[in-house]
Amino acid sequence: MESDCTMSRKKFLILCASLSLSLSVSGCASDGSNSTSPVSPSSTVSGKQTVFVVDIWVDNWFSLFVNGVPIDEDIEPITQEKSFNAQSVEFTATYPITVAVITKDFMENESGLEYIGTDKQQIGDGGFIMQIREKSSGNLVGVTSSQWSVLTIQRAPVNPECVSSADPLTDCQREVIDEPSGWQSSTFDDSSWSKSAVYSADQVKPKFGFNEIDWDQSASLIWGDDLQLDNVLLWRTTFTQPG
Ligand SMILES: [Ca+2]
Ligand SMILES: [Ca+2]
Repeated sequence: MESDCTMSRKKFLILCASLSLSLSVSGCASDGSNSTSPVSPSSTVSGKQTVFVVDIWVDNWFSLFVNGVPIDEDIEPITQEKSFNAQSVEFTATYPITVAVITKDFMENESGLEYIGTDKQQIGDGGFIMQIREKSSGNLVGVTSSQWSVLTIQRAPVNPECVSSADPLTDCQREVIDEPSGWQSSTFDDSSWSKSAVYSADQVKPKFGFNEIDWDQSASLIWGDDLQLDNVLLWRTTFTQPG
């Protein structure tokens, strides 16, 4: 019966289509242990699209945007003191690439302290390192450095002597500002922001995932002016195609 033959052929084609799709998807995710599917910018900018690989490690949490498009977010939630992990993810974009990141140091509440009520009650510290390569050529495109622009939008405690308070939320003071509208976009004016501060590995003591990445020696650990008191920071920089 012709219908059976047609049906079999249809099933075969559907199976092939499904197989092709699944191979394509799994292939996209196989390059990094924590990678998610690549995100294609919806930008209308004409130009050659390039596939990039970004490695990122933050004490404690990040969300990454490229040319205004959300690319990746830390898989470890910011609701825990020990959320240290490196992530590697692919994305597709067109040069120049404007990288915008929000990083957060863990704090148990707006006091800026952690381990509140225990004998480890303290002011925690942060740290951030990133590198971006072109996937096909392996060329290094950019790294975290003293040239990144940074805006701290939560700083606490601004009176660090409150660290031993029995009621930190009342006794610890903080400075908080809203995220500027559109700060992730390529066209945002960050000329009023500060430049990042570079810290040594001895100061940041990077751990859990940091050593799984082969960091280029030019990639620096950065944060705001104060490794402990700056808790929520916005970052921006732009990279052009390596010459
Ligand atoms: Ca921390
Ligand atoms: Ca802190």
